Amino acid sequence: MNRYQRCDLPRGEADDFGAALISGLTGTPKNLPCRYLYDELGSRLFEAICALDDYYPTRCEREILIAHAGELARSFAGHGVVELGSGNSEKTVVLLEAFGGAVHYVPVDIDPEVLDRAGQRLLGVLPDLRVTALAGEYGAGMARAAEVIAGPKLVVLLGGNVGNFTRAGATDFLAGLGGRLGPEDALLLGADLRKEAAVLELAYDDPTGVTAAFSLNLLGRANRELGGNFDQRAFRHVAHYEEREGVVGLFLESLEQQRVSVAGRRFDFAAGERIHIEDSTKYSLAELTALAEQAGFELAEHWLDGSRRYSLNLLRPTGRD
Ligand code: AVI
Repeated sequence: MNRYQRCDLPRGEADDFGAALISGLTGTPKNLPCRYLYDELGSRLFEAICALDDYYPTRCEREILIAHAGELARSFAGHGVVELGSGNSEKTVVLLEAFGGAVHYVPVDIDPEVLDRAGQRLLGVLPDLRVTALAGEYGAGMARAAEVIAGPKLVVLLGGNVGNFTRAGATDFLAGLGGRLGPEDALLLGADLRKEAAVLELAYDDPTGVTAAFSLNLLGRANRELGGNFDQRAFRHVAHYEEREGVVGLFLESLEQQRVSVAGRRFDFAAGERIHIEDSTKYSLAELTALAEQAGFELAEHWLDGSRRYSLNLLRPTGRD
């Protein structure tokens, strides 16, 4: 039996970088959706971010997974594992190993190459694993995963990816996801926590410049794919933590007054004008409890790493509408 299969899910109209760029750069303030950060170079730069000392979420999440993988494997023996936004699946190995490797793993990611690389690596270390990779959006991925896995499922959303939704968007997303879960299913949710601005701003603007390169690659991608003439040196990466909101905002700031041609249009930038490219929302325990409740789940477990910077949460559907 072929242990690795990839299925490319149909993309909606929303997946049109040119249209998104024109709409975002004609908006006030200018903005670009963070999903376009992840072309091949962007995905590699994101992997490099995850290896940085200053970017603590990956390390903290791994620590919590190592501590609780055995417990999770016992509770969810016989479940298929669906991972939304699986990326390189590096941390998930810990969980899959604890399951004894004999599990049906369904990673969902928008980047097919990342899925293939991760899938092959996993099969190399877990000889009893079966992987059905789904290349597409979370929503389409969840719908297909429910068909691919006949029995109960543990859905995992790691890396603090839930933070890239607005708070309202996260509630809607989790409510939609909960609607696809049966009574034996559960959601393992990694969520970054509120903390001091200095720690967060270092995590999102590291001195080695990897995060800046990741952000600026969005302009490089527009040049490559949409015939743009962005000069990446004429923009700088900015990370700012809005404490009251609990949100790290990421921006590309124009260093000078300039006009850029891209996607057959021209866009003017004032000196200091910013393009909003991503939000990373941070949670308190009370906010996570409320998020779970509003989305039709109960927060069954809330685990922290030793530095109490990051959390892994087990959510069980309450079964109400
Ligand atoms: C993917 N996501 C959870 C990352 C985060 O921490 O919000 C994206 C990121 N952007 C810059 N650094 C990391």
